[in-house]
Amino acid sequence: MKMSFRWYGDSDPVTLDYIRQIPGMHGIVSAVYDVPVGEVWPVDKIQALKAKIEAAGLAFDVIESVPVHEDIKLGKPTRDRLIANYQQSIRNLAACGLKVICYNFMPVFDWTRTTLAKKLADGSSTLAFSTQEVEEIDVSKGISLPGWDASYKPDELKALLNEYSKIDEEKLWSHLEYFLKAIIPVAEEVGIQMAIHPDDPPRPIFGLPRIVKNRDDLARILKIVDTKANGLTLCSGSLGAGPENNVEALVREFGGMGRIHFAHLRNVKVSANGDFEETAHRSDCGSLDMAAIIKAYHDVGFTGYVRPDHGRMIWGETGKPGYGLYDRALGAVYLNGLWEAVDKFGARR
Ligand code: DNO
Repeated sequence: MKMSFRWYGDSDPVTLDYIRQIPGMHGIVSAVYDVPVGEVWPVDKIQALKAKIEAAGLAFDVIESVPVHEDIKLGKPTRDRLIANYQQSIRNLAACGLKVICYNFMPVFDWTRTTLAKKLADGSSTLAFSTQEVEEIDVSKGISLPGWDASYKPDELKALLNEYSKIDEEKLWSHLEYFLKAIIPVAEEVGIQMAIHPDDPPRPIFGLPRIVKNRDDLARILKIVDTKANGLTLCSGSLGAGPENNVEALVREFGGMGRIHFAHLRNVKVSANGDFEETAHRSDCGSLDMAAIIKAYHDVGFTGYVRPDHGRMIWGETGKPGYGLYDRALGAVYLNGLWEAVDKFGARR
C-alpha cells in the first residue's frame, strides 16, 4: 500500500513541503488543471508538474482525474475527437512515467453534498448530504448546491440536463462501453492502469442516471474490457454511503482480482434515510470498520495507491472543504498504523 495525498497545485494552501512532513507519505495525487476538459494534456505541462513534485521529495504516479467530457457521456457525434484526445492524454501521461489514472463517469455532477461545513459536536466541521434537501430542489429553477462544478451558467446547465433527459441507464452504459473499448487498449499498450471512481453518493440524483453505484455495477464495468488496465478507484466513503454496499467485501472481491488500482479511504456516518456525513477516519467515528477494510486490502496482497480521502476542518484551519491538511494527515497516519499492525501481527484468519 503506497500512501499518497491529493494536491491541487500551486494555488493549494497545503504545500508540498507540509505534505512531505507527514510520516509514511509516498507521493502526490494531482492533475493538470489548466487544460480545458476534452483537450489533450501536453507533455510539457505534465513534466513541469512532475518535476515540482519530485523536487519536493515525493513521487508522482497517480492522476486524479482526467475528466471525461459530457459529450462522451452523452454519446454525441463529437465524442470520437474527444476520445482520440483522451487516448493521447493517456499516452502523454505514460510517457512521463505516470502509472494510474482516476476518472469518473458521473453525468454533470461529480460528488454532491448539501453542506460543506456541518458543525460536529467536537467543534470541527464536515461535508454532509441530506436526502430531503436534495429532493426538495426544483431542478427546473436551477440548482445551487455546494460541491460540484459551479462553472456552468444556469442556461447551460438547463440545456445539459435537458440532453440527459433522453439518456437512461442502459444508454449511459452503452456510452461507457464505447469509451472503455476505445481507451483501455491504449492504456494497456502504454502500461497505464485506468481506475474508475464510483458515483458519490451512489444513487441517481436530480433524475440523472448513475451507473457506478454498487457491486454489480463494478463487476459489469470490469467485464466490458476484461483486462487489468480496466480497474477501479475503490472509494470507501462513496460506496459506503450506499447501505447495500459492504466495502470490505468489495475489497476482497475486486482487490482479489487485482483490479483495484487506487483506494480512497475515508469513513462516513450513514443514516437509515440515506443522509450521511463525513467523519474522522477512525472506525469508531463512523459507520465503516476501517480496520476490517485495511485488513481486507492486506489479505488480498494490495500493492496499489491509497489516499486519505476527505478530512474535516479542524484546529481552525480554513481552505478547500474536505481538503485541509490536518485531518487528512491524521487519517494518513492512522491508516498507515492500521496497515503496520496488520502487517506485523494480523495473519490471515
Ligand atoms: C472528491 C473526489 C472526486 C473524484 C472524482 C474522480 O473529493 O473523490 O471528485 O476526484 O470523482 O474522477
